[in-house]
Amino acid sequence: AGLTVAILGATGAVGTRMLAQLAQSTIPVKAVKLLASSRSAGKSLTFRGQSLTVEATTAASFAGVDLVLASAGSMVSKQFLPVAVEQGAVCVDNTSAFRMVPTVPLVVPEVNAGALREHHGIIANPNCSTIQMMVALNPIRQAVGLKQIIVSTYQAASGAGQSGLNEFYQEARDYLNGQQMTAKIFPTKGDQRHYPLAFNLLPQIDVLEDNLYSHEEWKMIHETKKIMLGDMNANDIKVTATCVRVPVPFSHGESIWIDTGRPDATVAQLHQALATAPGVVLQDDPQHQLYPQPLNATGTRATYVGRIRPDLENPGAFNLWVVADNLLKGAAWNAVQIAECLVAEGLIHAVA
Ligand code: A2P
Ligand code: 11C
Repeated sequence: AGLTVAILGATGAVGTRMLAQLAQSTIPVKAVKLLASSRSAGKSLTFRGQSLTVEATTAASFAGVDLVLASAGSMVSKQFLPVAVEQGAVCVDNTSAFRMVPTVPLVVPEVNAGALREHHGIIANPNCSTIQMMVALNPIRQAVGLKQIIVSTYQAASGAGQSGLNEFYQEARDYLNGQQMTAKIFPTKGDQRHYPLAFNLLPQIDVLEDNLYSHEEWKMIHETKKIMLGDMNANDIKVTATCVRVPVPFSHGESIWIDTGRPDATVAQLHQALATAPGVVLQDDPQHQLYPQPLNATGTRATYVGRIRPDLENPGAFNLWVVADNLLKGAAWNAVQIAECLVAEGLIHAVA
């Protein structure tokens, strides 16, 4: 017994971590297939001490596969996931390809695992910066309420994948060696101009749209509404976002202002809600200078919350600081956690 699991994009920044998270998960695994582009065919990666060979992805790759964990880009997901579903697989997709399809659940298990029951073969993993914000704010929403969110992000280089991370490290080396920095990826591959990230801040993640927001900012707004309210355009919670790429390799930070809508709400209530919340580690002790930091979050599955303080001018409003590993809770772990939920709920079965 057990599932045959394919990792689509197995050689990438997220894919390699999906493999590691799968190895540590409760999912009964019978076999693992590692899929990537033809460039990586023949490379080997290790799963539970066993060496596995990477294959080039074709439609035939999905025969006999029960579960697909995908993180090879939207185009690749659009091309192959419907084929995998047709052959009986359930797919957890880390790309933005299907997130806004109304019949596709967009899931952060701590918040809306119930949406998995409605799946039709594809489940979308939200954007990394959305996921950690949902883990931190949902307990507050449940305990006190949530009317409005204003978020500014401090996003790590690895959000742009392995090639983005490599470019950032090379720029840092060049800068410290007194050489010219070369930028080909940041702020985003899909735009015309490129700027160095090292020793810099870039207030653009993904493309800038006609409405003046970046696509990353758009995702944070509409994914939040779909996850918390079930509808990407609902307006029971107002959301606005500014997304900034910072010269940090791993783990996104977020400065979040919220209005709970409850003028009598207290920091103690927020602490109480977060102290027992699933997936949250409360790191909030100003006397001992304890607060979340990317270096400490990296390599862990948790979402860290601290610097919780009341907005002194607006009763019921608060500021907080949230950090999580963008490649783990923001991507690989959330995807594997969704798969664990599917298994636990009997929502996925072996094809053969
Ligand atoms: P490859 O390493 O062969 O290029 P990252 O997010 O770190 O950039 O990784 C992207 C992942 O998606 C890599 O595993 C990459 O494989 C994979 N990938 C890119 N293009 C394709 C494709 N056309 N088909 C399958 N996998 C792809
Ligand atoms: C970044 N958040 O940091 C992006 C990466 O929609 O899954 C993830 C993009 C996505 O660049």
